[in-house]
Amino acid sequence: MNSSILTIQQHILQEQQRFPGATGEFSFMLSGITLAAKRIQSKVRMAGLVEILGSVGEQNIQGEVQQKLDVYANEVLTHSLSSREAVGVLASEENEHPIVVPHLSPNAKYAVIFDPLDGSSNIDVNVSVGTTFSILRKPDGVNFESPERWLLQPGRKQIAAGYVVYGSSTIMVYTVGNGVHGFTLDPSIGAFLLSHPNIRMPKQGTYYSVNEAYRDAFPPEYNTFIERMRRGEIGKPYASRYIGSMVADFHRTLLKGGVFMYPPTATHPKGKLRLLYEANPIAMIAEQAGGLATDGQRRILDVQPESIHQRTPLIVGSETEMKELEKIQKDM
Ligand code: AHM
Ligand code: MG
Repeated sequence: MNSSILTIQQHILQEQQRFPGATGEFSFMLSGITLAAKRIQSKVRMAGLVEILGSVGEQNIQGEVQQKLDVYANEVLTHSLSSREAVGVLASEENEHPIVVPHLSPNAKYAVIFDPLDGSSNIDVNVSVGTTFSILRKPDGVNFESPERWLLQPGRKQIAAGYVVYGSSTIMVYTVGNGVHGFTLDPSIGAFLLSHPNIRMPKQGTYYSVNEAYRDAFPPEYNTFIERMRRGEIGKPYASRYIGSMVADFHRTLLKGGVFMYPPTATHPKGKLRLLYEANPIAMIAEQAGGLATDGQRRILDVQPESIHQRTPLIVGSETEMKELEKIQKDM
């Protein structure tokens, strides 16, 4: 047996030992996310079979109404995290309002914000989708009557963040502010095993990732930036990659370098992605891995949110590309 095999639970416990006096509730809370991720991935793997299985009767015998996968993912995460006493407030892309966790545990000190199934329109065509999450500590003096105040904190206050990609394999990537680590699900034993310790984003990559169909509406600096990458003025001429699932596009950018962008467009003049549960966790992971993330003007992690579902432009990637964009902006 390989003695270096480490499960995500063991890794979380090791991380926790860095905090003297830690009670274990933080690791128990994170295990709520890993459990939910396993349940979501198993359902994602069944997508496409639902109709043929349903037609032979299983669904009717159970009396179950088939849910959309993003609704299912939302329920699984909400259920899993609600039973963790450390969690006081939950917020999700799928819910307009935050949920105050019903047990009202006086010890609850964390808020968890998530996008249960990002890129869900890709499900029907067998393309990768993902889950993102962000964890914030309850600010001093705030109670259950004002759940928004648990949530409306700048991203630099996140104490943990991560994502899961349901791709050719299922991988969970997380940080507690001490580097970035990736764990691949071994489906034969149902455990996430450390496969990508201490991920560092390359200083420069060879891909840019953006929906180029919207170029006419991008502010001009983004088109200059894309042109410079295409023409080989920053390094070798770049190639493009765009999946249309932020988590999958970012995961490639994290491992291979380069840049992922969702700038303002005609239909989404403030950007399409959501600050609290999409841009913030991705930005924390990027910075922890040596990359950078901005909204085109400011560091994402410094943006003071005003509402839970607020949108933001997102530009995230390797140091070289991000500095180049900054330079173009200064020169304009
Ligand atoms: P969703 O939360 O409705 O799934 O939308 C978010 C997704 C991101 O995963 C992806 O980066 C983006 O929308 C793609 O948008 P577009 O099709 O406009 O390029
Ligand atoms: Mg989303």
